[in-house]
Amino acid sequence: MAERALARYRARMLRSSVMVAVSVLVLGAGACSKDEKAAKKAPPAATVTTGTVGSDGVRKIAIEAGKDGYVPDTIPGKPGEKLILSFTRTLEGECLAELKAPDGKLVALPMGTPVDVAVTVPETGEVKFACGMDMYSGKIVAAKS
Ligand SMILES: [Cu+2]
Repeated sequence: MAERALARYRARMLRSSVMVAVSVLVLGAGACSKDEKAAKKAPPAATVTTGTVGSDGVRKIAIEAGKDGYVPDTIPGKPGEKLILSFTRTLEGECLAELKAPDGKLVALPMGTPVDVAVTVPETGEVKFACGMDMYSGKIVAAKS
């Protein structure tokens, strides 16, 4: 009788320690993949040469509006330089569906369709763009020469 109780107790202990081991493994794996994602996620910072220069001499920079907000979110340019920002939304939901362009105009961003927005780099400082609700934002920064 007592032996059976002891066996049951042991079985229960064993089960709970297995549970602990499993959750430690899960937590460990979670932390690991999170780190990997963070490392992979870190986008290369945009520079004054990021993007492609068209035949009209205007530099065009692709910006993803997705789960990490705007990537890249800081776009340096030469003071007075004309740019085309080509926004592509990759995330469902209202948040990024509307863009407040640097000139203050609201621009609709349909899923997966690039939308070009023209902007001129300010002589000094920066101009901002944001989602319609101001939760995500990015900026065009005048590079010092
Ligand atoms: Cu938003």
